[in-house]
Amino acid sequence: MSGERRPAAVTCTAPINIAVIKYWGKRNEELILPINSSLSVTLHQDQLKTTTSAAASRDFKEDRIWLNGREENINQPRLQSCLREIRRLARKRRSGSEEESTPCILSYRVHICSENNFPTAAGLASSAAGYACLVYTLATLYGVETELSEIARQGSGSACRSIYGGFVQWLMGERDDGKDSLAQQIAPESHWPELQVLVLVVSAERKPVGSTAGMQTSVETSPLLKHRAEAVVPDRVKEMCEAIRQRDFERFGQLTMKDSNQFHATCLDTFPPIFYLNDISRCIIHVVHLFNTYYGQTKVAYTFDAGPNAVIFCLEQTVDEFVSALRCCFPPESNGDMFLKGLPAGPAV
Ligand code: 2P0
Repeated sequence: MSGERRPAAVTCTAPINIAVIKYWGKRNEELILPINSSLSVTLHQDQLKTTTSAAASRDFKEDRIWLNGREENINQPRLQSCLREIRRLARKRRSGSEEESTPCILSYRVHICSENNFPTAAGLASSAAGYACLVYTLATLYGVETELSEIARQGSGSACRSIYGGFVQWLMGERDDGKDSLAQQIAPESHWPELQVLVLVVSAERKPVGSTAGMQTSVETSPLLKHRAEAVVPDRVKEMCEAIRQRDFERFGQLTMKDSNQFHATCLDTFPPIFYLNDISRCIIHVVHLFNTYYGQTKVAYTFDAGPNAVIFCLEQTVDEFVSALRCCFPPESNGDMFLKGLPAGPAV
Protein backbone atom coordinates (compact mmCIF):
# COMPACT_ATOMS: atom_id res chain seq x y z
CA MET A 1 0.00 0.00 0.00
CA SER A 2 1.03 3.59 -0.33
CA GLY A 3 -0.19 6.82 1.15
CA GLU A 4 0.28 10.52 0.88
CA ARG A 5 -0.11 12.63 4.01
CA ARG A 6 -1.52 16.14 4.13
CA PRO A 7 -2.95 17.89 7.16
CA ALA A 8 -6.17 16.09 8.12
CA ALA A 9 -6.58 14.51 4.67
CA VAL A 10 -4.91 11.45 3.15
CA THR A 11 -5.23 9.33 0.03
CA CYS A 12 -3.97 5.73 -0.06
CA THR A 13 -4.18 2.76 -2.38
CA ALA A 14 -4.30 -0.97 -1.68
CA PRO A 15 -4.14 -3.84 -4.17
CA ILE A 16 -6.25 -6.99 -4.26
CA ASN A 17 -4.81 -10.32 -3.18
CA ILE A 18 -5.46 -13.71 -4.71
CA ALA A 19 -5.64 -16.68 -2.35
CA VAL A 20 -3.77 -19.80 -3.42
CA ILE A 21 -4.85 -21.59 -0.23
CA LYS A 22 -8.41 -20.44 0.34
CA TYR A 23 -10.13 -19.00 3.39
CA TRP A 24 -13.71 -20.24 3.63
CA GLY A 25 -15.51 -20.41 6.96
CA LYS A 26 -15.41 -18.60 10.28
CA ARG A 27 -15.27 -19.86 13.84
CA ASN A 28 -16.25 -16.41 15.12
CA GLU A 29 -18.51 -14.25 12.93
CA GLU A 30 -18.10 -11.01 14.85
CA LEU A 31 -14.31 -10.96 15.13
CA ILE A 32 -13.94 -12.70 11.75
CA LEU A 33 -11.79 -15.60 12.94
CA PRO A 34 -11.31 -18.28 10.28
CA ILE A 35 -11.51 -22.07 10.59
CA ASN A 36 -8.24 -22.44 8.67
CA SER A 37 -5.13 -20.49 7.77
CA SER A 38 -4.83 -19.22 4.20
CA LEU A 39 -2.15 -17.95 1.85
CA SER A 40 -2.24 -15.40 -0.93
CA VAL A 41 -0.32 -13.37 -3.50
CA THR A 42 -0.81 -9.61 -3.37
CA LEU A 43 -0.97 -8.06 -6.82
CA HIS A 44 0.98 -5.02 -7.87
CA GLN A 45 -0.72 -1.91 -6.57
CA ASP A 46 -0.63 -0.12 -9.91
CA GLN A 47 -3.12 -2.65 -11.24
CA LEU A 48 -6.30 -3.87 -9.54
CA LYS A 49 -6.65 -1.63 -6.54
CA THR A 50 -8.80 0.44 -4.26
CA THR A 51 -8.05 4.13 -3.76
CA THR A 52 -9.39 5.70 -0.59
CA SER A 53 -9.32 9.29 0.61
CA ALA A 54 -10.21 10.31 4.15
CA ALA A 55 -10.52 13.81 5.56
CA ALA A 56 -11.30 15.04 9.05
CA SER A 57 -12.77 18.47 9.65
CA ARG A 58 -14.41 20.37 12.46
CA ASP A 59 -17.02 21.40 9.85
CA PHE A 60 -18.22 17.83 9.29
CA LYS A 61 -21.38 17.03 11.26
CA GLU A 62 -21.13 13.24 11.01
CA ASP A 63 -18.95 10.43 9.71
CA ARG A 64 -19.84 9.58 6.08
CA ILE A 65 -18.59 7.17 3.42
CA TRP A 66 -18.92 6.95 -0.37
CA LEU A 67 -18.07 3.78 -2.33
CA ASN A 68 -17.62 4.14 -6.07
CA GLY A 69 -19.42 7.47 -5.98
CA ARG A 70 -22.45 6.31 -3.97
CA GLU A 71 -23.00 7.09 -0.34
CA GLU A 72 -23.16 3.97 1.86
CA ASN A 73 -24.34 3.46 5.40
CA ILE A 74 -21.43 4.29 7.71
CA ASN A 75 -23.15 2.42 10.55
CA GLN A 76 -22.48 -1.01 9.07
CA PRO A 77 -20.98 -3.02 11.94
CA ARG A 78 -17.78 -3.89 10.05
CA LEU A 79 -17.09 -0.29 9.11
CA GLN A 80 -17.77 0.74 12.68
CA SER A 81 -15.39 -1.94 14.03
CA CYS A 82 -12.55 -0.57 11.88
CA LEU A 83 -13.27 3.08 12.71
CA ARG A 84 -13.62 2.35 16.43
CA GLU A 85 -10.39 0.34 16.60
CA ILE A 86 -8.28 2.91 14.73
CA ARG A 87 -9.67 5.75 16.85
CA ARG A 88 -9.01 3.75 20.03
CA LEU A 89 -5.38 3.22 18.99
CA ALA A 90 -5.05 6.87 17.99
CA ARG A 91 -6.31 7.96 21.42
CA LYS A 92 -3.94 5.53 23.11
CA ARG A 93 -1.00 6.80 21.06
CA ARG A 94 -1.89 10.40 21.74
CA SER A 95 -2.35 10.17 25.48
CA GLY A 96 0.87 11.34 27.08
CA SER A 97 2.52 12.43 23.82
CA GLU A 98 3.71 15.96 23.19
CA GLU A 99 1.05 16.35 20.51
CA GLU A 100 -1.64 16.39 23.14
CA SER A 101 -1.72 20.18 23.25
CA THR A 102 -2.15 20.50 19.44
CA PRO A 103 -5.66 20.63 17.96
CA CYS A 104 -6.84 17.04 17.72
CA ILE A 105 -8.50 15.70 14.59
CA LEU A 106 -9.74 12.84 16.74
CA SER A 107 -12.58 15.01 17.90
CA TYR A 108 -13.57 15.73 14.26
CA ARG A 109 -15.87 13.61 12.10
CA VAL A 110 -14.42 11.97 8.98
CA HIS A 111 -15.54 11.77 5.37
CA ILE A 112 -14.26 8.75 3.44
CA CYS A 113 -14.34 8.23 -0.29
CA SER A 114 -13.32 4.89 -1.82
CA GLU A 115 -13.12 3.66 -5.41
CA ASN A 116 -12.19 0.38 -7.06
CA ASN A 117 -10.71 0.29 -10.56
CA PHE A 118 -12.22 -3.18 -11.14
CA PRO A 119 -15.66 -4.84 -10.82
CA THR A 120 -16.93 -4.62 -7.26
CA ALA A 121 -18.32 -7.77 -5.62
CA ALA A 122 -17.69 -9.92 -8.72
CA GLY A 123 -15.43 -12.31 -6.85
CA LEU A 124 -12.33 -10.20 -7.46
CA ALA A 125 -11.41 -9.56 -3.85
CA SER A 126 -12.98 -6.09 -3.76
CA SER A 127 -13.66 -6.25 -0.03
CA ALA A 128 -10.06 -7.33 0.59
CA ALA A 129 -8.57 -4.29 -1.11
CA GLY A 130 -11.41 -2.09 0.18
CA TYR A 131 -11.04 -2.77 3.89
CA ALA A 132 -7.24 -2.97 3.77
CA CYS A 133 -7.25 0.45 2.15
CA LEU A 134 -9.81 1.88 4.57
CA VAL A 135 -7.83 0.76 7.62
CA TYR A 136 -4.49 1.92 6.21
CA THR A 137 -5.96 5.30 5.19
CA LEU A 138 -7.53 5.93 8.60
CA ALA A 139 -4.34 4.81 10.35
CA THR A 140 -2.35 7.28 8.21
CA LEU A 141 -4.85 10.05 8.90
CA TYR A 142 -4.64 9.53 12.66
CA GLY A 143 -0.92 8.72 12.72
CA VAL A 144 -1.42 5.17 14.00
CA GLU A 145 1.68 3.07 13.38
CA THR A 146 0.87 -0.41 14.49
CA GLU A 147 0.14 -3.89 13.16
CA LEU A 148 -2.95 -3.26 11.03
CA SER A 149 -3.88 -6.73 9.77
CA GLU A 150 -5.84 -7.50 12.95
CA ILE A 151 -8.05 -4.45 12.33
CA ALA A 152 -8.39 -5.02 8.57
CA ARG A 153 -9.48 -8.60 9.34
CA GLN A 154 -12.44 -7.22 11.27
CA GLY A 155 -13.59 -5.43 8.11
CA SER A 156 -13.29 -8.47 5.86
CA GLY A 157 -11.28 -11.61 6.53
CA SER A 158 -9.29 -11.59 3.31
CA ALA A 159 -8.47 -7.87 3.79
CA CYS A 160 -5.85 -8.68 6.42
CA ARG A 161 -3.71 -10.27 3.68
CA SER A 162 -3.78 -7.10 1.49
CA ILE A 163 -1.98 -5.17 4.25
CA TYR A 164 1.24 -6.85 3.07
CA GLY A 165 2.78 -7.24 -0.36
CA GLY A 166 4.26 -10.31 -1.99
CA PHE A 167 3.34 -13.71 -0.52
CA VAL A 168 1.23 -13.53 2.60
CA GLN A 169 -0.08 -16.02 5.11
CA TRP A 170 -3.08 -15.37 7.34
CA LEU A 171 -2.49 -17.42 10.46
CA MET A 172 -5.83 -18.61 11.78
CA GLY A 173 -4.67 -18.25 15.41
CA GLU A 174 -5.99 -20.11 18.43
CA ARG A 175 -7.13 -17.41 20.80
CA ASP A 176 -10.77 -16.47 21.26
CA ASP A 177 -10.01 -12.73 21.17
CA GLY A 178 -8.35 -12.94 17.71
CA LYS A 179 -5.10 -11.30 18.83
CA ASP A 180 -3.11 -14.05 17.11
CA SER A 181 -5.22 -14.19 13.93
CA LEU A 182 -2.88 -12.05 11.87
CA ALA A 183 -1.36 -11.79 8.43
CA GLN A 184 2.37 -12.10 7.91
CA GLN A 185 4.53 -11.82 4.83
CA ILE A 186 6.29 -15.07 3.99
CA ALA A 187 8.26 -13.62 1.05
CA PRO A 188 8.44 -10.16 -0.53
CA GLU A 189 7.29 -9.56 -4.12
CA SER A 190 10.94 -9.36 -5.21
CA HIS A 191 11.37 -13.01 -4.21
CA TRP A 192 9.76 -14.41 -7.39
CA PRO A 193 9.66 -11.71 -10.08
CA GLU A 194 9.08 -14.25 -12.88
CA LEU A 195 5.70 -15.19 -11.42
CA GLN A 196 2.94 -13.56 -13.44
CA VAL A 197 -0.78 -13.26 -12.85
CA LEU A 198 -3.46 -13.09 -15.56
CA VAL A 199 -6.95 -12.07 -14.54
CA LEU A 200 -9.61 -13.38 -16.91
CA VAL A 201 -12.85 -11.52 -16.42
CA VAL A 202 -15.56 -13.99 -17.34
CA SER A 203 -18.33 -11.90 -15.81
CA ALA A 204 -18.34 -8.52 -14.09
CA GLU A 205 -21.76 -9.11 -12.53
CA ARG A 206 -22.26 -9.23 -8.77
CA LYS A 207 -21.93 -12.75 -7.43
CA PRO A 208 -25.23 -14.52 -6.68
CA VAL A 209 -24.21 -15.59 -3.16
CA GLY A 210 -21.97 -13.26 -1.16
CA SER A 211 -18.90 -14.75 0.51
CA THR A 212 -20.03 -13.97 4.05
CA ALA A 213 -23.41 -15.71 3.69
CA GLY A 214 -21.97 -18.48 1.52
CA MET A 215 -19.28 -19.49 3.97
CA GLN A 216 -21.72 -19.38 6.86
CA THR A 217 -23.97 -21.91 5.11
CA SER A 218 -20.92 -24.02 4.25
CA VAL A 219 -19.81 -24.09 7.90
CA GLU A 220 -23.31 -25.16 8.93
CA THR A 221 -23.85 -27.84 6.30
CA SER A 222 -20.67 -29.10 4.63
CA PRO A 223 -18.84 -32.08 6.16
CA LEU A 224 -16.22 -31.66 3.42
CA LEU A 225 -15.40 -28.15 4.63
CA LYS A 226 -14.77 -29.45 8.16
CA HIS A 227 -12.52 -32.19 6.78
CA ARG A 228 -10.69 -29.68 4.59
CA ALA A 229 -10.04 -27.25 7.48
CA GLU A 230 -8.87 -29.93 9.90
CA ALA A 231 -7.12 -32.52 7.75
CA VAL A 232 -6.09 -30.89 4.46
CA VAL A 233 -5.22 -27.21 4.83
CA PRO A 234 -2.62 -27.37 7.65
CA ASP A 235 -0.23 -29.56 5.60
CA ARG A 236 -1.09 -27.74 2.39
CA VAL A 237 -0.13 -24.36 3.85
CA LYS A 238 3.26 -25.75 4.92
CA GLU A 239 3.81 -27.28 1.50
CA MET A 240 2.81 -24.07 -0.26
CA CYS A 241 5.25 -22.04 1.87
CA GLU A 242 7.99 -24.46 0.82
CA ALA A 243 7.02 -24.25 -2.86
CA ILE A 244 7.12 -20.44 -2.72
CA ARG A 245 10.42 -20.33 -0.84
CA GLN A 246 11.96 -22.66 -3.44
CA ARG A 247 10.21 -20.89 -6.36
CA ASP A 248 9.00 -24.33 -7.41
CA PHE A 249 6.26 -23.58 -9.96
CA GLU A 250 5.32 -27.23 -10.46
CA ARG A 251 4.38 -27.61 -6.79
CA PHE A 252 2.99 -24.10 -6.48
CA GLY A 253 0.74 -24.58 -9.50
CA GLN A 254 -0.49 -28.04 -8.52
CA LEU A 255 -1.34 -26.94 -4.99
CA THR A 256 -3.05 -23.78 -6.24
CA MET A 257 -5.32 -25.70 -8.61
CA LYS A 258 -6.10 -28.46 -6.11
CA ASP A 259 -6.99 -25.95 -3.45
CA SER A 260 -9.26 -23.99 -5.78
CA ASN A 261 -10.96 -27.22 -6.81
CA GLN A 262 -11.45 -28.30 -3.21
CA PHE A 263 -12.87 -24.91 -2.26
CA HIS A 264 -15.44 -25.20 -5.08
CA ALA A 265 -16.13 -28.79 -4.04
CA THR A 266 -17.03 -27.51 -0.56
CA CYS A 267 -19.38 -25.04 -2.23
CA LEU A 268 -21.10 -27.94 -4.00
CA ASP A 269 -21.14 -29.86 -0.72
CA THR A 270 -22.93 -26.92 0.92
CA PHE A 271 -26.67 -27.36 1.22
CA PRO A 272 -28.29 -25.79 -0.74
CA PRO A 273 -25.25 -25.91 -3.04
CA ILE A 274 -23.43 -22.77 -4.17
CA PHE A 275 -22.34 -22.51 -7.81
CA TYR A 276 -19.64 -19.94 -8.44
CA LEU A 277 -18.12 -21.42 -11.59
CA ASN A 278 -19.89 -21.28 -14.95
CA ASP A 279 -19.36 -23.02 -18.30
CA ILE A 280 -16.63 -20.57 -19.34
CA SER A 281 -14.80 -21.10 -16.01
CA ARG A 282 -14.90 -24.86 -16.56
CA CYS A 283 -13.70 -24.40 -20.13
CA ILE A 284 -10.71 -22.38 -18.84
CA ILE A 285 -9.90 -25.19 -16.40
CA HIS A 286 -9.98 -27.63 -19.29
CA VAL A 287 -7.69 -25.47 -21.45
CA VAL A 288 -5.16 -25.16 -18.59
CA HIS A 289 -5.02 -28.93 -18.13
CA LEU A 290 -4.70 -29.52 -21.89
CA PHE A 291 -1.86 -26.97 -22.04
CA ASN A 292 -0.03 -28.60 -19.13
CA THR A 293 -0.58 -32.11 -20.52
CA TYR A 294 0.86 -31.02 -23.86
CA TYR A 295 4.06 -29.86 -22.12
CA GLY A 296 4.15 -32.74 -19.65
CA GLN A 297 4.56 -30.29 -16.77
CA THR A 298 2.63 -27.62 -14.86
CA LYS A 299 3.24 -24.47 -16.89
CA VAL A 300 0.04 -22.65 -15.90
CA ALA A 301 -2.32 -22.85 -12.92
CA TYR A 302 -5.83 -21.52 -12.35
CA THR A 303 -7.62 -20.42 -9.26
CA PHE A 304 -11.20 -19.19 -8.82
CA ASP A 305 -12.68 -17.33 -5.85
CA ALA A 306 -16.33 -16.72 -5.09
CA GLY A 307 -17.21 -16.02 -8.72
CA PRO A 308 -16.62 -17.30 -12.26
CA ASN A 309 -13.56 -15.11 -13.00
CA ALA A 310 -10.29 -16.97 -13.43
CA VAL A 311 -6.90 -16.00 -12.10
CA ILE A 312 -4.03 -17.68 -13.91
CA PHE A 313 -0.52 -18.01 -12.54
CA CYS A 314 2.40 -18.76 -14.82
CA LEU A 315 6.03 -17.79 -15.31
CA GLU A 316 6.94 -14.86 -17.54
CA GLN A 317 8.13 -17.01 -20.42
CA THR A 318 4.75 -18.78 -20.65
CA VAL A 319 2.47 -15.72 -20.76
CA ASP A 320 2.42 -15.06 -24.52
CA GLU A 321 1.94 -18.66 -25.49
CA PHE A 322 -0.83 -19.28 -23.01
CA VAL A 323 -2.63 -16.09 -24.01
CA SER A 324 -2.42 -17.25 -27.64
CA ALA A 325 -3.91 -20.61 -26.65
CA LEU A 326 -6.72 -18.82 -24.82
CA ARG A 327 -7.39 -16.56 -27.78
CA CYS A 328 -7.83 -19.64 -29.97
CA CYS A 329 -10.40 -21.04 -27.55
CA PHE A 330 -12.07 -17.69 -26.80
CA PRO A 331 -11.70 -15.52 -29.93
CA PRO A 332 -11.41 -11.81 -29.08
CA GLU A 333 -14.48 -10.93 -31.19
CA SER A 334 -16.68 -12.98 -28.88
CA ASN A 335 -14.85 -12.13 -25.66
CA GLY A 336 -13.31 -8.75 -26.35
CA ASP A 337 -12.82 -7.75 -22.75
CA MET A 338 -12.02 -11.09 -21.17
CA PHE A 339 -8.33 -10.40 -20.76
CA LEU A 340 -8.12 -7.73 -18.20
CA LYS A 341 -4.40 -7.62 -17.58
CA GLY A 342 -1.18 -9.48 -17.12
CA LEU A 343 0.13 -8.48 -13.73
CA PRO A 344 3.20 -9.09 -11.66
CA ALA A 345 2.95 -9.67 -7.92
CA GLY A 346 3.53 -6.46 -6.07
CA PRO A 347 4.16 -4.63 -2.82
CA ALA A 348 1.24 -3.55 -0.67
CA VAL A 349 2.93 -0.67 1.07
C1 2P0 B 1 -10.04 -16.12 -0.03
N1 2P0 B 1 -12.48 -15.79 -0.37
O1 2P0 B 1 -9.24 -16.76 0.69
C2 2P0 B 1 -11.42 -16.73 -0.21
C3 2P0 B 1 -11.51 -17.62 -1.40
C4 2P0 B 1 -13.37 -16.14 -1.44
C5 2P0 B 1 -12.92 -17.50 -1.88
O2 2P0 B 1 -11.86 -14.54 1.35
O3 2P0 B 1 -16.97 -12.55 5.38
O4 2P0 B 1 -14.90 -11.37 1.47
O5 2P0 B 1 -15.69 -10.53 4.66
O6 2P0 B 1 -14.54 -12.39 5.86
O7 2P0 B 1 -13.00 -12.01 3.02
C6 2P0 B 1 -13.90 -13.99 0.46
O8 2P0 B 1 -14.29 -13.77 1.76
O9 2P0 B 1 -15.38 -12.70 3.54
C7 2P0 B 1 -12.69 -14.79 0.51
P1 2P0 B 1 -15.65 -12.02 4.93
P2 2P0 B 1 -14.33 -12.33 2.44
O10 2P0 B 1 -9.72 -15.09 -0.63
